[in-house]
Amino acid sequence: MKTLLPLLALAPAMASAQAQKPNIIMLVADDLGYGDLSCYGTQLVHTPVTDSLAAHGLRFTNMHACASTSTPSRYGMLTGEYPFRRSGTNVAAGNAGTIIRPEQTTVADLMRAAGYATAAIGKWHLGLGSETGRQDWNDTLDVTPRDLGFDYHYIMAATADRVPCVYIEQGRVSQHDPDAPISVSYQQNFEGEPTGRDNPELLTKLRPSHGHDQSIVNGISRIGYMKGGGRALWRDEDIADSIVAHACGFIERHSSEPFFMYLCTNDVHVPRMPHERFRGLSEMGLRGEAILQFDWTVDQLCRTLRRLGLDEQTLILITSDNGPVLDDGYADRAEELCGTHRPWGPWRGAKYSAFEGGSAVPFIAYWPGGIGQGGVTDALCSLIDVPATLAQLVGVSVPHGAAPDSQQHLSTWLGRDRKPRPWAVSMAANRLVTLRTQRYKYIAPSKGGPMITWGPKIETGNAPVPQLYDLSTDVHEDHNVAAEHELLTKRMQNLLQTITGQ
Ligand code: NG6
Ligand code: CA
Repeated sequence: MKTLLPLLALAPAMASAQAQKPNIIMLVADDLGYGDLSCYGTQLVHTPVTDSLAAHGLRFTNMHACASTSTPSRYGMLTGEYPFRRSGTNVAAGNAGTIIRPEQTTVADLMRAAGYATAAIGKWHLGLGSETGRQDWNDTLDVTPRDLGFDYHYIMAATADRVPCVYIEQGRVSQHDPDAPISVSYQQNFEGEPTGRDNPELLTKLRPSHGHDQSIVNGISRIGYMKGGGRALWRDEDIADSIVAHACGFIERHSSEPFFMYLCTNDVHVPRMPHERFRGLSEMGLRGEAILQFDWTVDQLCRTLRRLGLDEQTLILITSDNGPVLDDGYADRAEELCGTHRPWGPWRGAKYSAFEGGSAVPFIAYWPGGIGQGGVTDALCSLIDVPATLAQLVGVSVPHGAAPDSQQHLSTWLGRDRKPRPWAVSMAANRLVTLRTQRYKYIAPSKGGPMITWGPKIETGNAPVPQLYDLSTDVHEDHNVAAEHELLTKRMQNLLQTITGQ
């Protein structure tokens, strides 16, 4: 049974909070790097709408995702429990069973307890149904975001590069086509179905650079095998439009009550195939155009809020699930067209890495009614604090034992002070856990080579010796000072062991 939120705990803060309770939109981009927005300094791609929210809100220069890949990052952000505490939190297949258990308290449960209407829209990637590989995609799924506190969902099961390539709305495949029943397997192909490996002539839109050579949908081969789908199959070019339409629809339906929307774009994850209207608009090709499409998404939301008179009373948080990557498995020329643009900003490493580029993410908080304008904060922050901080904002207490790693840092998140989190931990793709303080970064000794092995040209951050970096003088983690600071290294090692319990 789900922990019942003690109703009495809601009462005291209620009267005052009610008047100023903002709507909350948590907009989470996919693989958008710290350096990918023009408000974070790049001149090579322009994101004017997102920039204007930063200019009228608060921009964070030291926010950390819980992990450098999607599933564990999102797990931490929604549950307030570090992903390394649970097995099964690695990058999930499209037919993974639910990873967050219904009895866990999520940020959506907390918002619902505060009287908010709640929604999850867009990329999900946290599993569906009670058992991996046993979902009947032609029927109602037995465990969905509805069991995790979300009243409404319109989601992609995993990522755009993983089957099934359909949306799930309220537990069922949206626009399900009874003439094309859906089967999904991550083990074997279905007889007679083409794959990217065997039928490259059918790859009319993108070819894989590594992996991604199984079922073909919309002229693009994917990870995993699927059959059927018919009219329910998505067209990649329309994914942003579909997500925006459903997000704006949800806002309209709930414009007269407080709402919480966990809104996850597919941009800028692979396969990058933005709508035709963005083509040719960026010198960086498809990856640049996907960033422009992300900014368009922000624009559509803002316009809808303004039209409904909700702008003042809506808190918009914009962030990303993990660091950026160029070639992540499709020959979309991201690497060669990148030029001098640095998607990871000043940091070392990128998606998958234990270096800062894996987990340092953009974060913008915009709320005309509650945040002063134009601030920048370098306070160390972590997305693990989403549940506790938003609970504090809406005036509910987190039940005992729920969101165990989440701390509330509301005053920092609203720019009322610059108090940093005492430390932040993140998990790299190989489950290596790292520890940051405002000034230092500690990476425990680890086995494994210095580079990712399967395709992307990214440093893992692995080393056989302890690593300590002084970010105050060495943002790029170039100089390992562990030998010079033995005591501090030991202290950080002990703290990390205490946090992880290992
Ligand atoms: C990797 C995929 C990559 C991406 C990633 C998950 C291959 C070769 N690479 O395994 O393309 O899908 O998983 O990305 O399959 S994430 O942002 O959702 O974590
Ligand atoms: Ca991601």
